[in-house]
Order: sequence, then structure tokens, then C-alpha cells
Amino acid sequence: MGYDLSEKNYSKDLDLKLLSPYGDTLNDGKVQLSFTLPIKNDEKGIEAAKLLAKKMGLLDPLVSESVTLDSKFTMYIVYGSVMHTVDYTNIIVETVETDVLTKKEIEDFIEEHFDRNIVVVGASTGTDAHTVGIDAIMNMKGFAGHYGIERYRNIDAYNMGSQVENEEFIKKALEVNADVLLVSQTVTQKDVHIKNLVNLVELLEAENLRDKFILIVGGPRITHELAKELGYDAGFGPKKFAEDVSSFFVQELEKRIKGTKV
Ligand code: B12
Repeated sequence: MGYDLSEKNYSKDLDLKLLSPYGDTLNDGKVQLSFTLPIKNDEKGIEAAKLLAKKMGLLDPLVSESVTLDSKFTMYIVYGSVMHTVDYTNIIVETVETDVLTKKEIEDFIEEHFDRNIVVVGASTGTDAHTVGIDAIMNMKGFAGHYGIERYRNIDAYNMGSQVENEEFIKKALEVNADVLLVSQTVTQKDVHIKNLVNLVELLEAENLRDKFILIVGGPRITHELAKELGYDAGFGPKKFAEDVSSFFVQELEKRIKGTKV
């Protein structure tokens, strides 16, 4: 069920069971959309963009911008109203539930609960060449004002970089006796990340090693829900930093060894 936006008789009350975008006023359903068409920038192109937006279900679409990219490509910005709503009260999202601590709190937590450093091995695995994500989490200098875990005083961090084969990754984890494995996956074309992430779990299971490590994956298209589905302990997406993941793994590690110093 949705509001009858075509008649503009939408409600002025917020009903979270019928959540709709906010433009100028509650429940007007206004959204902005941009896309590129492989055609030249003229009136016919603008009409094509408008028709496409209508087919996508936008009411009263307005092409507010048509930007010439070159003689054969044009980018359009279109405004319109969506007629659909979602029931916000019925949405359940699986998220990492541990408290997020500061760098200092994490270091103090390690000092209090462990009598040795925590060992972390990270990499962008498989064919994935993107290093910026794993570097953001691990590098000493950090990212967006958040120091990476190499800077944490009682974490030994090994960042193997990108295009690391799963076998090589496991070998390193065993060599340094890792507690935590951090996998970064950026490229999702043709679900290549799923195959690679599943392969790592299968290799660990085949060697009876899965329970030896806290296994974490992160990347722009990764959610905690997906990570759990694939057999990982946690997943982290955009806008997550070293504190988020370290808070999780120190508390998880402590839970697993509760009572006994390692
Ligand atoms: C830079 C870049 C490259 C560089 C990478 C250089 C390098 N050293 O990393 C180069 C040029 C090599 C590259 C290559 C390719 N790229 Co590229 N690239 C990008 C770009 C522009 C930026 C990515 C980035 O650095 N983001 C910044 C970091 C900080 O963000 P992040 O990775 O999301 O990380 C954050 C979180 O996700 C999380 N996180 C990430 N990893 C982890 C891990 C853990 C454990 C945790 C806890 C958290 C975590 O924390 C980080 C901080 O908050 C994006 C587009 C974009 N604007 O995002 C495309 C993009 C990622 N690339 C893309 C593609 C398709 C490619 C190529 C396949 C292109 C090609 N046809 O050759 C190749 C792939 C090569 C390969 N084999 O992997 C696509 C991916 C689409 C998809 N989902 O599959 C994108 C989205 C561009 C696009 N719109 O099409 N790319």
C-alpha cells in the first residue's frame, strides 16, 4: 500500500509503517536519480531520460540537468516522486553488537584481559587489487582521522597487501600464530567476492582451522548479514574504521577465552 501521490493527497503525518522519501514536505516521495545514456545531448535525449524515469516508477519526472559527456554520451539528473513505501517498523538488520571502544580503551582492554599482544593478519585476497580499504583499517597512519591497528600498542599487525591467495593467507596466519584474520573484498563483479570468501572458509574448514581464528571480512559491499551467511564471524562495510573492527575482535576473543589468560 502507498500514498496516492498522483493526487497529491499525501498525509502530513509521519507513519513509519508507510515510510516514504522527504523532499519539500513529509511523504511527498521526492527522489533524485542520475544516469548516463549513450546518446547525444538534445531534446530527444531529455525525453528519453524522462520516459525511462517513468518506467522506473517515478511520478512527474523532471529532467533538471543533462550534461554532455562527449558527442555520444549524456548524463541526466532527474527528480520525481516514488509511489512506494516501506514498513520501517518491520525491518530487522543483523549488525555487530559489541560496544565500539576508543583506541585507548581497546589497548587498555587488551592489557587487562590478555597477557600478550593480539596478532592480526590482513589482506585483500584473491584477484582483488584494491588495497585502500585494508590499508584504511591497518596502516599506522590510518584513515579519515582514525589510526590503523598497526599503531595500537598491543596489537601485532601484518598487512599482506592485495591479490593474496587464500592458501598464502592461511600460511602466514599459521606462521605468526594469528588470532584474527581480516579479509578485504572490493570487486563484486559476477559475485567473484562470494566465491573467494567461501573458498577461504572451505580451506580453513578442510584443515580444521576455522575455529582457530576470528574471521572478519570488510569492503564497500559487505554487510554483517552477508558475512555471517558466508561463515565469517563479522562483516564491516563503508564508514567503518579500526576502532569498529578492533572493538569487535578484542571482545569476541575475550568471550572465547573467558576466565583464562592466554
Ligand atoms: C582506487 C580504485 C582502484 C585502484 C585500486 C588501487 C589500490 N591500490 O587500491 C585500481 C586502479 C587498481 C582499481 C582497479 C580496478 N577497479 Co577499482 N576502484 C577504485 C575506486 C576509485 C576507489 C576505491 C577506494 O580506494 N576506496 C576507498 C576505501 C577507503 O574505501 P573502501 O574500500 O570501501 O574501505 C572502507 C570500508 O569498505 C571498510 N573496509 C574495506 N576493507 C575492509 C576490510 C576489513 C577487515 C574491515 C573491517 C573493513 C574494511 O573500511 C574502509 C574504511 O571505511 C573505486 C570507486 C570508488 N569511488 O569507490 C573503484 C571500484 C572499487 N573499482 C571497480 C572496478 C570494477 C575495478 C576493476 C575491475 C576495473 C577494471 N575493469 O580493471 C579493477 C579491479 C582490479 C582487481 N583485480 O581488483 C569498481 C568495483 C565494482 C564492483 N563492486 O565490483 C569500483 C566501485 C568502480 C566502479 N564504480 O565501477 N580500482
